[in-house]
Amino acid sequence: MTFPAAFGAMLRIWSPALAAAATVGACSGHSKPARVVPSAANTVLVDAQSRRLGTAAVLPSKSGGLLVLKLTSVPPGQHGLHIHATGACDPPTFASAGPHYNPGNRKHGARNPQGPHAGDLPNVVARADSSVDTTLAIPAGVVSAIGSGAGAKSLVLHADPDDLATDPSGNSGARFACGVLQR
Ligand SMILES: [Cu+2]
Ligand SMILES: [Zn+2]
Repeated sequence: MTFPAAFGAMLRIWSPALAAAATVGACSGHSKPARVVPSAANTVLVDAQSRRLGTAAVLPSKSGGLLVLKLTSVPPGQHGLHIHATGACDPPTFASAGPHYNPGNRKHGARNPQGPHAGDLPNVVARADSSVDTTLAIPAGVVSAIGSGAGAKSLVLHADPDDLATDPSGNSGARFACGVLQR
């Protein structure tokens, strides 16, 4: 038998075995769940008068996720930003968005010893021209918590800065804009 023929025979023998091994690995109910890369969630944020202010997108990243926020018509300065527990943005108060997403039953704020809520995010800054264009890192647990239907969340931008310490929402004032996050 020549070498090429032998090599071909080996391939014919090995290939089904490799295919079977791959099939077992992919279909076994006992293997760990695959690391699923979450799909991006997108939303349009509206203000109390239902005017569209811009968009937010959640993108997967190596360390969790990124929240890309692009808005206009936001009063210049700092504004609290949170992921709220309920995927409902009913103007004008957006009370329908519920409290901050808080599966760990913590208190509000990164500077609170009993905090933060999982949905707490850093303040964002609107420029002098009332635009917001920023990208924030968000934890993997928050990205994976964004579901569909009852699993949807809301992204809420507040009228005032978040002091990152005062329960339940950092004295961040009225809910200025809201967008439903779902996938
Ligand atoms: Cu909020
Ligand atoms: Zn909070």
